[in-house]
Order: sequence, then C-alpha cells, then structure tokens
Amino acid sequence: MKLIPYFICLLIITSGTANALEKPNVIIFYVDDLGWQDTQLHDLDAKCLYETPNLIKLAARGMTFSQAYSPAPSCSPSRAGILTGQHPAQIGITHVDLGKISEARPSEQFVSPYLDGHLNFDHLTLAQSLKANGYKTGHVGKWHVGYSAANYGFDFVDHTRGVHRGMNDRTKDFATAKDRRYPLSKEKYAPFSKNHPKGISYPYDQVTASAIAFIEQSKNEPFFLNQWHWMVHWPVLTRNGELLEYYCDKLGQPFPPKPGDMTLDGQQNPYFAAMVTTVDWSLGRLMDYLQKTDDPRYPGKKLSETTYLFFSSDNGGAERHANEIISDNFPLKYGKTHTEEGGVRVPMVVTGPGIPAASHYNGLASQLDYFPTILELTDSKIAAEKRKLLSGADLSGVLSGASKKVIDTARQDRTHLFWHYPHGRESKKSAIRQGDFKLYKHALPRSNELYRLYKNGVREDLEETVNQINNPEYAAVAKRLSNQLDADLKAHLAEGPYLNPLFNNKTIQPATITGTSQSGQRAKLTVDPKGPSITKAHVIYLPAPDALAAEHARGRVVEIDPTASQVRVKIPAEVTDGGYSIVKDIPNDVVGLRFVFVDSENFLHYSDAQTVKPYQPPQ
Ligand SMILES: [Ca+2]
Ligand SMILES: [Ca+2]
Ligand SMILES: [Ca+2]
Repeated sequence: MKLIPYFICLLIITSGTANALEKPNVIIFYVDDLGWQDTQLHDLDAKCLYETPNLIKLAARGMTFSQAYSPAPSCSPSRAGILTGQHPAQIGITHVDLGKISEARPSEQFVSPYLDGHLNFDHLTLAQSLKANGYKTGHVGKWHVGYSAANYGFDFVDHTRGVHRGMNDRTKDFATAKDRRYPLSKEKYAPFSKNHPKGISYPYDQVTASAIAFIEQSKNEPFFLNQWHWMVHWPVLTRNGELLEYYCDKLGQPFPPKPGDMTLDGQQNPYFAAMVTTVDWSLGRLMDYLQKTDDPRYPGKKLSETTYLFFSSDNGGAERHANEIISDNFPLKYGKTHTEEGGVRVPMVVTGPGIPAASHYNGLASQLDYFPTILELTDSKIAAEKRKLLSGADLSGVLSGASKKVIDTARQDRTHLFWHYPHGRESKKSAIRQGDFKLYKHALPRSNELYRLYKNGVREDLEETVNQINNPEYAAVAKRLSNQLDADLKAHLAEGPYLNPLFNNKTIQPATITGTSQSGQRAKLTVDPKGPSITKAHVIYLPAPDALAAEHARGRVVEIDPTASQVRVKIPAEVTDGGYSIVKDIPNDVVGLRFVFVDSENFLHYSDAQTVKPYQPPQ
C-alpha cells in the first residue's frame, strides 16, 4: 500500500520534467505494412516467430498502445494523415491511386472519387509547423504522397529505398563484407544462435545511415525527423543471408529456400521474418545512437532523454501477393486495403521525456493524433483556422500518465474513430469503432455489418465473425454508430463512392455532357438541361508534357514551383445556368484541363481532356 503514493509522486515529477524541457526533438519511425501481429509486442494466439528485440526494449522505456490505428488501410492516405493531421476523407486522399481517373467497368455500380495527384500545397504540414518553431526538419525513406517531401517543409530529404531494393535471385544474391552497395557490418547484432553466438552482421542500409547522419548534423538545434522505411512492403526479400538462414532453421525450412513463391500458411515466410527483424535492427541502431549521444542543447543529457520517438506502421499487414503468402494478421480479419481490424490496427510505441517506462494505454489511439500531440509536446503554435482542421486528439496527457482519457480538439472525450475507404472491387465502405463495437457501412444500402470485438473490454469477437446487425439486442448500438458515422463523414466532407454512369444495369439516368468550349480565359462545360443537374464541380489542370519527368520523379528530390498552378489536384469551379453549366477562369500557365463533376443523381463524370488555347488579350 505504501507504494501507491510513491508511484503517484514519481508521475508528477516525471511529467514536470517534460514541461521543463523546451523544444524536445521528435522522431516518427514509420514502417510500411507491418501488421499488429507481426511483432512481439502483443502477440495473441498463434505465436509470432519474427523477432523484434529492439521494439521490446523500446516498449520497456515508454508507452505501448494496444488499440492504435492507422488513419487508413493503405499507404498514401495514412501518410497524408500524419503529415497534415487531417483525416484522409477530409483532404480527399483515401487511396494510393493519386491523380488517376477511375476506370470503372460496366459491371460495377459504384466508382471511386477522384483523388488529388499529390498532397495539396494548401495544407499546413507538421514539418512546416515545427520549422516555424525553430526545428530542423528531415524526411528519410518512403513518402508516397506525390511530389518529393522537399515541397512540404522538410529541410533535408532523402527518399532512398536503403537496403530494400529488388534482387535478381532472392535465394542467393546476399550481401558480403566487400559488397559495393550493401557491405555487411563489422559489428554483430541479434539474433544470436548456436552458429552465431555473437550475433550476425547486417548489410548497409542508407535509410538508417541517412537518418542518423541528419540527427548528427542537426542536433545543435531542435529537430524533427521522419524515418519512414520501405520495408516490410513487397518485394519480400533480404540481402542478409545469415538472417535468412536463421529464420529458415527456426521455421524448419531448407536453406537456401527453393526458388519460387513461399506458400506456407500463417507466419512462415522466412524472407518476411528477415525483413521484420531488419527493420527492428534499424530501430536498434537509432535507439543506440540516441542513447550514447550527448544533446548539445542540454549538457548532461543524452538525446534519448530529450527526444520523443513514435513507432508505428502505415497500415495493417499485407497477407498475400499473388501466390506468395507474406504473413497473417490472425486473429484479426483481413489485412491491408480493408477497414477490418487486420487492415488498420497497428503496433504503436511512444518514448520520450516524461513518458512512464513500461506503461500501457488500452484506449483508442490514432496516428491522426500525432499532429496535435507533437504541437503540444513541442509547444508549437499554428493559426486557429488551421488548428480547427486537425482531425486527431492530443495524446500528451495520456503520454505523461496524467490522464487515461483522450481529449479532442473540441475539449471533449474522444469516444470513437472512423475510416473511409470508397475503393476496391468489393470493399467500398466506411467503418466506425466505438467502445466494444465496430460498424461497417457499405455503398449498397441496407448492408451494414456490426461486430462486438470486446465485451466490457474483454476480448469477445476480435475476429469479426458474428455479424450482429440483425440482433435486436444491439439495435440501439447499431443505430447510434450508424448515425455517428454519417455525422463524421459529413463533417469531414467525405467523398464517394459515386454511381458509375457506365453501369449496365442502371435504373436511373445520369447527366449527359453536351459540350465543352473556351472563350477568352473562360472554359465551359454544359450538360443536357432535360437530365440531372450539376451539384458539385471541379477542374483538374493537366501537366505540360515536359513536366511529366518531374511528376514521375518518384524517389528523387524535385522541387515544384509553388507559385505555378497546381496540376492534377481538384480545383473548385462555378456551377451556372441553373445547374446545367460549369465555368472556370483558367490561369495563363495552364495547358490542358478536364472537368470533374457530380450530378444530382450522384453519378461521377469526367469530361475528355481539352487543350487550353493560350490566352490572347484583345488588341
Ligand atoms: Ca499472433
Ligand atoms: Ca503501406
Ligand atoms: Ca489472415
């Protein structure tokens, strides 16, 4: 009993320290496609054989979130959500197909909305917010929201794939000590085995090296770093022969593996296991560096004492790629590209000043919370109108141990999270998690699903196998969640799915485009006044042919002129003639455009690409 007051006292002292520390450093260590069951953090049921000793060490130093979620079940929307703090639905980035005109088949009733080709420059980013507060900002690794990170407030950018690059033959082309690009380390690391009691070497990884070099060069000032790995995404491979041999032995498989797909069920892919442990090794290198390096701003302190480190993954695990079985999210349902638990529930650990060691938080948390939380931890201010756009909640009270509740931007208890994924052949739907329950709302009416994941907090149907939507006992819950989800979708201006004008079996008729024209600087589109009217209209400016190189410079650092007209993003246009025309005044630097609009029957339309004639002012 005497321990309790002492414990409370400790909490107060540690949270006091956090407040005293001005401008702590911040790192987001982000993994690609790492599932909730792909680490040793909270391994349920079938035992995970992938080893993540550094993540376990990280958890011992900070707070583990057992119910953490990504903003979306795929890469780009989750990343855009972290960068802007806004729900993917609100910024219109709900999928990886950025800037693509959806090619719906005549057999499909619904189509996905048009997504901006890159993160709109109008959004305030976390990097810009911290830079304005005196932070050095760096992004290393995968980006995947269009143009390079260099356009969004990052001082230092390296989009290297690091060690995660395609191999000619993954069964044998392993790195050596003298490898030109991926030399094996002289130092040895986990795992330790009978063959390698002192551990094994790891191939050079530029993501890890570049991230640490950025900190080394920036540490005289407060810094913010994204260390965003391309692993453990497809291609599933490793250059680390010793690590692959270790997992082949552990999983009882021949080494080297036979060429071809890995097809054993569950979590038995030794290449994938090696990737998970390689990411964990990278985390270990970062942690070791922070632990042994003095913070020049705080004499007597190491960087590990002055830095917040957020560890998570951009979506749930990918279970398959064609015939290859990658991993298994069991007991969670499905995986990446699904809003079911397997697609959005992710591992998450946060360490830093004032965060109690080996602590756990079992309430809901979202990566959308990072933006407001990091603003709070770093005492960074943003304009009130930008603040209002943030979708997440401030976790700083939870992190200091001062609170068990998450308070949202309206100063209310945050009670639920939602997802909007109007994509995929079968899975066009939205979802909400509140308390013990999760509800799904499909594009097709009257096809909602309801699952009870927990019963008063104790695991019940985490697997989402028993649809309770028609269970009278849960009628009130279903109604409440459905209404809440509708309200959230509306408040976040969520788009789509829309009706497909090309659908074979449509019973209502869509609008018909009767013409497009240009007069002076004004472009115009008209629809048949006998059909549905136009309710929502945009234009998309098309890139000049010579700009394509810059656009497709994925992986390269290309800076775009921020004063030029943005191409491939939706720009609002004016609806006129009682809803039967759209007009838009076109800036001089635009070379081509398409109109995109929704009609009063909820069909989505695109006009054909039209070349914009250069404007000649009247003589
Ligand atoms: Ca498991
Ligand atoms: Ca991903
Ligand atoms: Ca599965």
